Amino acid sequence: MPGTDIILLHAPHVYDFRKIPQLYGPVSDLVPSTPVFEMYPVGFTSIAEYLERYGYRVRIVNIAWRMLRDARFDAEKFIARLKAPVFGIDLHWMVHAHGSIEIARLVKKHHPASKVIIGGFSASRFYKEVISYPEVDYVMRGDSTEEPMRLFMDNLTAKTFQTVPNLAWKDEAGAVHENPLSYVPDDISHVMGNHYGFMVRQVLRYRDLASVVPFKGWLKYPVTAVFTGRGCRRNCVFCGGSAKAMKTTVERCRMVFRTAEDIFKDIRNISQISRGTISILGDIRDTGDENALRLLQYLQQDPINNSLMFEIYDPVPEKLMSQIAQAAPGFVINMSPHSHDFDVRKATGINYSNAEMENTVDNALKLGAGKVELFFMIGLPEQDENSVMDTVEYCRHLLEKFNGDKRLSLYIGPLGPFLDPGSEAYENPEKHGYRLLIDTFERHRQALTMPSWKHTLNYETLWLSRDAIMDVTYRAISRLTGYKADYGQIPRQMANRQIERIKQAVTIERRIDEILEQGNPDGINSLKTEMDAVNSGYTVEQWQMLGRGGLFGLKYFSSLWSVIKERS
Ligand code: B12
Ligand code: SF4
Repeated sequence: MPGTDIILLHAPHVYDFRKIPQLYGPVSDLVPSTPVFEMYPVGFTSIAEYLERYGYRVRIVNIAWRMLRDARFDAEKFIARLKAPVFGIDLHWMVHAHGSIEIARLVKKHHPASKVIIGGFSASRFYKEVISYPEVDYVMRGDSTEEPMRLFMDNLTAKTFQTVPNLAWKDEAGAVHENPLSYVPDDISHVMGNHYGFMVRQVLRYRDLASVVPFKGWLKYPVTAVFTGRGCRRNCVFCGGSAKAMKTTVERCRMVFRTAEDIFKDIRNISQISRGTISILGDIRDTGDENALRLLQYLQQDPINNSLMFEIYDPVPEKLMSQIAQAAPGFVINMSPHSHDFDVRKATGINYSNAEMENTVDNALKLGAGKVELFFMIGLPEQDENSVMDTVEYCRHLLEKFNGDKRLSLYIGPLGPFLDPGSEAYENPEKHGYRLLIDTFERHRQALTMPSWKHTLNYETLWLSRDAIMDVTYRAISRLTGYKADYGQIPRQMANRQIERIKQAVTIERRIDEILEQGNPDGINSLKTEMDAVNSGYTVEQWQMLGRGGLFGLKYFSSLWSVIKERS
């Protein structure tokens, strides 16, 4: 088999998380990943598929997932056995600040002649610091790096990098050069050809399904994502992907959207290999009303079996909701009001009222939605402890109003562990009532190895100290869990287990503080077994988010397997 030209590696949040004693907390409760953040960026597949179109052989290896699924998996030995002239590592999410650099270190240790290139939003925001690590040779900036990566690969042998846009690079003498971030395309029709077909080829070529699994639970609940554009029109103050943040981090001044035809083609391609839910990332209305309606028409004319998840950033009028319902029976709606309190919501950058939101929920449920998910957050501007607990009471009101409808899933979790670098609140903290506790990239790296998520938080607000964020988060999740059981949404036993686990977490948090106050950080090791027990519990949020997945998983597995057999 010809050699691999580039291997894309995804690191766990901390290397080696299996050895470091840490109480993870609910930092990943609102996403499908575990607190190890094992999900790799969708961009990995679009880079890989694009490079393969130009004749390069690319392999994706999810080191984080492999470490998570098998306690005996030796990541260092595995990396030592890989062979490629260049290794790409994502540093997209800041939560990988530790793991990504440590994985780069292992690559350099075992493959000193190979090159390491790092990319993603966090790498773009902190590129000057990231390139200064001896184990990093190049940093690729930008939110659309498929074409720059092709140019990088084309120039790798000759090392003529001067013309590769967005690249920060070290020459043979170790001097750093910064090419301008000039590639920010207004047209992205060249990407996402058939990256799902590429994933099937990966499994076949390397006989290795484990390395491409995106997150724990995916084989049971194989949700896949289709994106509608790059950038965002909105400006939620805490978000590193907002319009303002995209300008700061990746110099994107205008959003770029995909056509209904391209989005639909992606959905069709996925439906041929997967029966799992397809998540349409970004509000389809942002791509233009006419484009959104065209997409719905395609779906109605040529229906697919998968359930479709629509992210909506604003309330949806009844007419549009019924068009969604006709186009995608059993559709899922995902909405993030952040808080029930209009003043808090407004301070984060969102303007709709609870009445408008409830109307949207009502219409979606009446029109046959398979699920409606609402996400609330802790750590927002103007939000104090009472406001957080009032949000939980508001959730109870919703459960009452909708008779505990099991299709309505309500979530609350902390903004954490980091306030997104590049976000308005991170770049101008005082203006929005935030206090940054950690500034440099290296300090974020170190914070990730702290014994509890409370100590990792990189901010506090005028209304909530770091201790208060932790305290009210545990209280809010406990109370909401109880309400979910009261309204019959989840089994009582499951709720009790979660509430008990939170009590244990609070006890451990206190002991961590005592040990640290005594100036005896080594004492933290004695808590590892208890921490691991609390960390490993299955949460109500995962159950609600990924639940009912078993059936999807079986179907998916058989369909993926038949595709693989057919093509091998
Ligand atoms: C969709 C999305 C998700 C999806 C994940 C989809 C996925 N697997 O990529 C979900 C909902 C699961 C998610 C989770 C999280 N997310 Co998110 N997410 C987004 C969102 C809305 C869109 C991203 C997207 O679709 N991009 C399009 C795809 C095709 O491109 P891409 O993956 O970004 O890759 C391109 C470039 O970034 C770059 N690139 C990326 N990696 C690499 C690696 C190399 C080597 C190179 C060369 C280039 C490169 O090139 C790629 C191709 O052009 C953005 C906000 C936004 N407006 O962009 C936030 C965003 C990226 N997420 C963010 C955060 C904080 C998170 C979480 C940490 C939240 C949490 N605490 O749980 C988790 C992390 C999950 C994990 N890793 O396990 C922040 C990141 C800020 C930061 N600097 O850390 C953002 C900016 C905003 C936000 N708050 O939501 N997220
Ligand atoms: S949180 Fe707000 S700014 Fe960020 S991607 Fe979502 S809608 Fe856009």
